[in-house]
Amino acid sequence: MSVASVFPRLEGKLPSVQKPIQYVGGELNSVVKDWDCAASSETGGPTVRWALMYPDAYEVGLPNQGVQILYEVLNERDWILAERTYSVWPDMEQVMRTGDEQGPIPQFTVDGHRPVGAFDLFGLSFSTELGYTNMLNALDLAGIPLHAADRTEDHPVVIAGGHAAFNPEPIADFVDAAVLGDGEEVVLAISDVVREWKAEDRPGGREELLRRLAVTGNIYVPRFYDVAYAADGSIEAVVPNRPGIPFRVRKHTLMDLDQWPYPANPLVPLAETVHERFSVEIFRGCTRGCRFCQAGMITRPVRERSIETIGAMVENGIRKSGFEEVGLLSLSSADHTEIGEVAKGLADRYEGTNVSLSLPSTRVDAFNITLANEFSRNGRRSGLTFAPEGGSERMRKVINKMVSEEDLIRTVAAAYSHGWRQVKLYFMVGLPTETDEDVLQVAELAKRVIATGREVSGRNDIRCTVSIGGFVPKPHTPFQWAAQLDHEATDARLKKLRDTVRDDKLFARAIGFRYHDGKPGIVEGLLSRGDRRVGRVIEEVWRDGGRFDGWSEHFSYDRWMEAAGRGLAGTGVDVDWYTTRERDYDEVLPWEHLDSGLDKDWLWGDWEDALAAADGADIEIEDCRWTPCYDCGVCPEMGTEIQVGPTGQTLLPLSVV
Ligand code: B12
Ligand code: SF4
Repeated sequence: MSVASVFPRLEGKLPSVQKPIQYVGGELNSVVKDWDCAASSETGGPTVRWALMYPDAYEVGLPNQGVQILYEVLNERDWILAERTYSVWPDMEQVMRTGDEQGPIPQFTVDGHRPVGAFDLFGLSFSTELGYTNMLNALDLAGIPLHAADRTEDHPVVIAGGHAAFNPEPIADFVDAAVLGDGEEVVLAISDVVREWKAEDRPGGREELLRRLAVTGNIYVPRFYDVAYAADGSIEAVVPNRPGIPFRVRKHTLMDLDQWPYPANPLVPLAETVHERFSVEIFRGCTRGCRFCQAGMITRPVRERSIETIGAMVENGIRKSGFEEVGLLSLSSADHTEIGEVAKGLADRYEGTNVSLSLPSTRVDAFNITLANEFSRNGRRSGLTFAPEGGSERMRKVINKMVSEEDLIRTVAAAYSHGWRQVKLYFMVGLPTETDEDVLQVAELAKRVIATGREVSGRNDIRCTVSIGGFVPKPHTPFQWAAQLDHEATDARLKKLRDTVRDDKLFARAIGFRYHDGKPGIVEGLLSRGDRRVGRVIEEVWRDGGRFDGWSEHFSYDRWMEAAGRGLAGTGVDVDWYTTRERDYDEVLPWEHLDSGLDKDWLWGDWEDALAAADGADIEIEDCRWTPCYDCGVCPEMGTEIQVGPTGQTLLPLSVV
């Protein structure tokens, strides 16, 4: 059997759409296999086919590491075929819906231009909840029923992964399954289950396949769980509705990153993308314990890649892709135990070549000038970015981001005196217990940064950009119980801060101010902590034309609020109930049956510590990499452990570069 490429139908229409190159495929290191690749393989048996999607435009989706890794891991098996698809722009959507004499042109993969609906599995990667409407659009374009309940054996199994999948309840009606955590091993395990089921001639149909996936304990199949609501609108219980289905679904953790050095064949984009560099994840997880940070909480424990593997991945990636920039990726890259050796080793190795290095995600307290010098040896001294997140010392204690003002000033003084001219500072507004005064401290901090820079460098062209975003409470964090600040109050605080900066003639021109208004944060809040009832809102928004909600030019707050009015009618709950309401300990949270390993009592205790810190208590949770375990629950629950160096290895120069 084969499936026809839609490219011949598409080709003549490409000149009429924006950036047609994004739909063409054929990137360096991309793969197109035979539709029946297993038939000609050593393994034989049925072929298992995955369509992988990053539900955003090609320019954002192509560089996504998660999709690139899974694409490669899957395609390494000779009996699996994996292709990629991205969200099409509205002009292309129009062209596809209008179609030709054969009818509409379906959502297609960019590799083989095969219809997504023909694959066995449709895996979507959600790093943000704002991609949900794009998923619905892709399903609809693909001809796959929006609701999982309406799908038959002829439709792919729709699976969500990525960080937002840690609370997939708002999309529970639309996905067949969700995977929490690292995907490398799970996608192979899923493929095994599908292969066996196909080899047995699909016994029990779709339902049986989903059951086989669900009983593994690592794959969440929402239809096998019933949600009961109490009279006040809260959740009473979430329970499995058939035998053998686990009460809780566990996240998956990949141990030994050195065994999984992907991407090994990085995709080189054809069109301009948000990142054009080769990124190597130098470690996964973060145990710093910032209370707002979902990524840090759900990816525990820390697992480092060894300096040797990092060196080999960088060398291989550059050779295979031709990229000239290498990013060392993680949630807090300067925290790698051997970052100094990594930086020096790479800087020595690539000295005099056109390869430059970058270190995103640096903490103020982990930064040092030697490191920064190594990273800028081959490149420009672009700006340095730090994220104190809270403007006042009090707020930083509440969020457990223990960076003192003195730390920050010392760090920027070192940077400005060594030739840097630009520093970017990230903050959040709307954190629990925050007042106007806390936010106005951001202005004071920025002014001190500029004054220090002028003093140590003796120059006047010092700049500092303050970037400030609204805080959104996230599941599986100590702030999952917190009330979100409403958008009016968020905007009022931001305005006060902006006016304070602008009114100071001595500093106004040296401080750049970037912020987003509070409205998108409320929608993100609704989707982040929503339950199954929110699914109707997402569907209403999509039906009303909502797409690309992560893009300010496409996002419409009014559309979301009107849809919420319709979608939540009769439920007794509304947008405020999901966002600006504080929860208490006894409330069953929509994601409580999804196990990230974090112990509920530990999270609650940490939330209470945050509130005590707001009142002046001196409580600091230190990093368990360097202090004894403080029992967050993850390691014993998941059977994992912290894996950090030092390995004592060094990165020797390569003989041939
Ligand atoms: C690079 C990056 C970006 C880049 C590139 C994005 C891209 N195209 O990949 C840019 C700058 C564009 C970006 C933008 C944004 N980002 Co960003 N980004 C990152 C960063 C630093 C690395 C992501 C990464 O590559 N991780 C490594 C890969 C391998 O992990 P992964 O994608 O999670 O994939 C693994 C698993 O999740 C799983 N998996 C993933 N997909 C699937 C699918 C299936 C089917 C299965 C089974 C498994 C599976 O398997 C993978 C391998 O184990 C992370 C921080 C971090 N270190 O994680 C933040 C991060 C992901 N970003 C974040 C945010 C908030 C954003 C923005 C919304 C910011 C904004 N306000 O605009 C936008 C959203 C853009 C968009 N529309 O998607 C947050 C996510 C918050 C959350 N949900 O908790 C993070 C965690 C940063 C943070 N600490 O807050 N980002
Ligand atoms: S269980 Fe202990 S060692 Fe493991 S991440 Fe939690 S605090 Fe750290």
